[in-house]
Amino acid sequence: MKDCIFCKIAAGEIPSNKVYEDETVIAFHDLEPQAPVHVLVIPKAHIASAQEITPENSGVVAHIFEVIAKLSGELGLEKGFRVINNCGEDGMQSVQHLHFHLLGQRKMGWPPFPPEE
Ligand code: DGP
Repeated sequence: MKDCIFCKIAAGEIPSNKVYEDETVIAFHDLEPQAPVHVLVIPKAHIASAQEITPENSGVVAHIFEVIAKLSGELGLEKGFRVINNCGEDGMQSVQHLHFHLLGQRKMGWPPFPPEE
């Protein structure tokens, strides 16, 4: 999709620090890492958000989780990791192309939001 930064990364039009690529999925290091390992795993095809996942396009989501399992071994995440999808305005999604954050090599906090004031 025109003007989508992750479509441009998927097409190789914008450089990225790639850790994995196949026909339908690409994974690359996040520009603003929140953990020693912070990789984004995305479908190459444009899906705007998790709200746009349908029976027709959900196969790539299953594949993304297979890629995440494989990458977890390669990136030293044997002790565990967190996968995050931010969706929409309340979910604080800033790039409107479906992506899963794979974070690891640090202990995560829970719950992931500040307590109510
Ligand atoms: P989200 O807030 O869930 O939409 O996360 C978007 C992430 O994408 C954010 O952590 C920063 C990252 N990001 C934005 N633009 C680029 C880029 O051009 N290259 C890379 N590698 N990461 C980017």
